[in-house]
Amino acid sequence: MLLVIGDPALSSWSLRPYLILAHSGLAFDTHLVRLDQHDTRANNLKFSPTGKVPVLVDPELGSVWDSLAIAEALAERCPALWPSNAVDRARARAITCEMHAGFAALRREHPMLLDQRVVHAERSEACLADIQRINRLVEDARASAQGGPWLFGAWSIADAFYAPVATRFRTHGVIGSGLLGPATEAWCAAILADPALLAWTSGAAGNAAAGSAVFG
Ligand SMILES: N[C@@H](CCC(=O)N[C@@H](CS)C(=O)NCC(=O)O)C(=O)O
Repeated sequence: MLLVIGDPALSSWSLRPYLILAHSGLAFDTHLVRLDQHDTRANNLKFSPTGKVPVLVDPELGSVWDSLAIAEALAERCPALWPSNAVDRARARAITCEMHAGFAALRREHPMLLDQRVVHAERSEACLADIQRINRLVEDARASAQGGPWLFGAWSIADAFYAPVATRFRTHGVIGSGLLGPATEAWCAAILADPALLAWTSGAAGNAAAGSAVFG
């Protein structure tokens, strides 16, 4: 399997399936397409009709584009990527879709810039509302989670979808600002210490051999 990704420092949509693959135990390689270049779209179109990354290129399935479609394709092979309990599974899917479709103000004002730290004098009401909503959904998930530090105890696709948020919270000074409750602060710390995220952060994902070398 080949995961086609954008620049690790910028491409939050690529980070999600990378983490899912890393946690799945499946062997995979990565192929980097640089974003914001004159030939980015042409290079992406070699793999996906949308001209966007991430794309999973699979011997059986062909090209699968869009992070959520890739997540579901991988979950068919590794059902443990979603919570085993039906109630938690439904909640995990709901908040994953909420992330995939929402939080426009947070994305706009607090972009993923993995290697940077930004000081904010103020945030818009819409951005604060997004932060409050994410804090609430993490606190709710963690309130009944058992058996691990992740949203639903065991690691799941929902953690991958919110992982870029933890990095945005670090980059933009939300962590430690008092805007997050203790369970959300603890979940962010767990995400930011995840070896798969650290491998991505160190740029390992940009190396074509990194996926199989680190996790295969
Ligand atoms: N909904 C898509 C979003 C994909 C997306 O916006 N990818 C960006 C990089 S993070 C991209 O390929 N941009 C290149 C371009 O628009 O030229 C997903 O979930 O995969």
